Amino acid sequence: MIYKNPVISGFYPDPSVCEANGKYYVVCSSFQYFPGVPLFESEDLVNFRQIGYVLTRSSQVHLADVPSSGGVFAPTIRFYNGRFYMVTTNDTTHQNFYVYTDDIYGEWSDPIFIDQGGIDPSLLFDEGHVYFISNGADDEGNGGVVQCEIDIETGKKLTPSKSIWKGSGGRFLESPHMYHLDGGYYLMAAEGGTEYGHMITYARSDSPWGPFTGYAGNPVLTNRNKAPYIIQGIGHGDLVRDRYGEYHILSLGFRQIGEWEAYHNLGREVFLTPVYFDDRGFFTAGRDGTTDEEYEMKGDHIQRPLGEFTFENTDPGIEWCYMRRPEMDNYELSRNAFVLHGSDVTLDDIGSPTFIAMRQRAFDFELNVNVSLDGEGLGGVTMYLSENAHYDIALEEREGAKRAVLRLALGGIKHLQAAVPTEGDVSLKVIADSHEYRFYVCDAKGEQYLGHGLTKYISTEADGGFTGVMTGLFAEGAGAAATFTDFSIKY
Ligand code: 6LW
Repeated sequence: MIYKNPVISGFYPDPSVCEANGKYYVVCSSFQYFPGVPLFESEDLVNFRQIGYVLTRSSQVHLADVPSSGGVFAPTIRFYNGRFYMVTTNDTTHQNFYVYTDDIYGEWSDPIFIDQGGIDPSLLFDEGHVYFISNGADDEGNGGVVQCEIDIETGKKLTPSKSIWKGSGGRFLESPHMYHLDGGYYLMAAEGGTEYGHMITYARSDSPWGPFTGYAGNPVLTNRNKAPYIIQGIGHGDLVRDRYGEYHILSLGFRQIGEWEAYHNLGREVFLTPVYFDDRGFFTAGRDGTTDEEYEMKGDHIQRPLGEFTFENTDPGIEWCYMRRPEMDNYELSRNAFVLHGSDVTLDDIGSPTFIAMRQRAFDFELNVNVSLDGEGLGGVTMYLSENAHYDIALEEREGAKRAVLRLALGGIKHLQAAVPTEGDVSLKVIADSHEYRFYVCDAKGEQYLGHGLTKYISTEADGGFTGVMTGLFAEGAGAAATFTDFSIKY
């Protein structure tokens, strides 16, 4: 079959994958959003179904006051002896920790902290030992990929942390993952930074402690010299073997908009690239060390299109998420309506506004929702990248009068682009393509176009950070209750 990249579209960075009981499980980083660490299941590495999140209790992860793009960084998922482990970093508190579960559809444990710094932690279960690997500096201050052995019951270090590989010379050595395969120990990492220079490199050794010898053809995978080309930033990958015994790298990448001074608003997405081992135990990736839009793969499965997301066909605990430490009393969520109670916290604040969102999954979509409002405040739809970059269309009530507003918030500028009085029932509509979001309101008088916002300004290049645009519903104002019905986002 032919599959198309990205295999998971939208803001799902730093993918890690493990195989268990004939299925594949993928986790991604989630930063300030709660619950943390989206979790997907797949049978074919091409179709992924989100089954929930790993960090579902606020006691598992401190997010209350983390800045945008702080909080939960790259996770790794591993399966050993009937148990799943997810290890990650809270970059704001500078803590590495893991949680575990024996039931992938159930709750995960409380965190177990490991006394080794750096980011992008990983685990290797090997011959009775458990190795904990991250980037950073070892106990003697040597930088690189750093490793110690731990007691998996307690997280206690059993050995000092030791720097085991310094990479191939690129900056920002990150995302170490080690595998014990027939050819020995493979240490795969990312270098170059999670931007246009990103790349995947690897080294090999006969021992998990090294010495590691870098692959002569490093970087084994990068799109940094591929131009003009829409897929960029390929890096931070995990090696996986499919059910036919063939290997792939599941990595992050992003889709740039425009050829010169390109930008991306969907964040970093998940890409699958074939891997080929030679008879000396080295591997290459892609046709020429790059990731393409489309590959042939064994199997007769069909890649499902995204389709449409509604209240009826989604679950608030699965596809939707909140900001930081949400006040759950502000949400009344059912299969046919979301009622959001506003507070004094707004979308411009580093806090927990009343906000529930899904990732924007593709450049093109049409979003429709009916909204009604009780009390003074606002309720509407936001295209949200951060507190400094979001476009909101909303129904607002002030002094008993209702109006529809379009707000554009960019880099500290808060602009009211349109405000029109409304009559009767109100619905909001957003039509998006790679260039712009167009905002419409419909009431008893008919449909009105309120204006647009360019995707360029709520992109990583303009606003910075590690996240992508979220399509959210929100309410503001301590006395306001916004009721949303007939929600649909059609890709
Ligand atoms: C992540 C690091 C990276 O921890 O970006 O792509 C950081 N690479 O590996 C945040 O996603």
